[in-house]
Amino acid sequence: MRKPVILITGANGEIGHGLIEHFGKQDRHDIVALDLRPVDPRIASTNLTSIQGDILDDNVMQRIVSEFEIHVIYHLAAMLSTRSEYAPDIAHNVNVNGTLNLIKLAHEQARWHGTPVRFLFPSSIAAYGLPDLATKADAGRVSENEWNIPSTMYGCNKLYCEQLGRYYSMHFRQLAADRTPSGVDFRALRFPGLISAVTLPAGGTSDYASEMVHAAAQGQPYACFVSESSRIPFMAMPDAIKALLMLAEADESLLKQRTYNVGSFSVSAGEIRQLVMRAFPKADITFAPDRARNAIVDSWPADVDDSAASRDWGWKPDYDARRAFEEYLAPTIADFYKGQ
Ligand code: AKB
Repeated sequence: MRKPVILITGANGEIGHGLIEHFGKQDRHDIVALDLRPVDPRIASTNLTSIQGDILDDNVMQRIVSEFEIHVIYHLAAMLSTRSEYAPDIAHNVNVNGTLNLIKLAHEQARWHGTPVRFLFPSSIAAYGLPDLATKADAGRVSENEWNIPSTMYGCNKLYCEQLGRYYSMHFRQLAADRTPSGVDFRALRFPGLISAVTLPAGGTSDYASEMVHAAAQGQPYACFVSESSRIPFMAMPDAIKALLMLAEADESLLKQRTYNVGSFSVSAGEIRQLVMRAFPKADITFAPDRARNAIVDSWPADVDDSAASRDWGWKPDYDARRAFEEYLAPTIADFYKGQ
């Protein structure tokens, strides 16, 4: 008999780290954690099986299918927006073909054990594209079906994978005489920029918020690569984990859509600096905008309308900007670097 498990890809990433830590403390589910690198020993637990491998490697996929009975997938593995611009072909392969591999695995698993597989997919505000700052200011809090014209390979990848997941969940084999549901219960969240106290992001364009607070906590100077006025929505990592778990546990009958915005607080880079300076008064933070990266951030919305998530499955963030910095980031990051 294969062991029933939850599969988490991208286990060593920012979201993966927080999600595995949650399941390790809860100890109610057996977890298979897949990543290109070994899972951080800080979050290893007795209910965790760590597999080092590539989501593009069929042999890895077949080994997982042979050993485990998968009922929920958190597919977190991705190449983020800045890194994807330097290697768009690789980004498409990882972000799209990798995701399709996992959706097909979910379909195969559902056929094996006869129950739907819940597939949680972290999309992004990168799926939006505002043409200029005046339009961005006028658009304000955008809803899911507005401005879906991304300007990055990563944003295109995320938007397409949302549609792939919705197809498998709602239209799979629609012309077949013996049409049966795919068994893939796809659910996507469009995350804002995420800030974690215990991991540093790599390759994202919203990374300046995390980089700024981590540099301050280490007493290192930081030159922010966007301008003081650059504004997008952000979220503390505990709220991102909360949103994923809430959507995963929501009854499918409540879901009126397959992709949801989730928001928390909208801040400019200058406001982030002020929040960081309150926690680390000696921080040396300057602004040295990178024109191209700043243009990507400027194309993302100033904020998102997450009323659909609130309406359908009761979403509500725990952290606003003040709480995120004063009660989560500052104390947790200070302890994190004391232990280094
Ligand atoms: C990135 O910056 O690429 C990500 C995102 C906003 O999805 N953090």
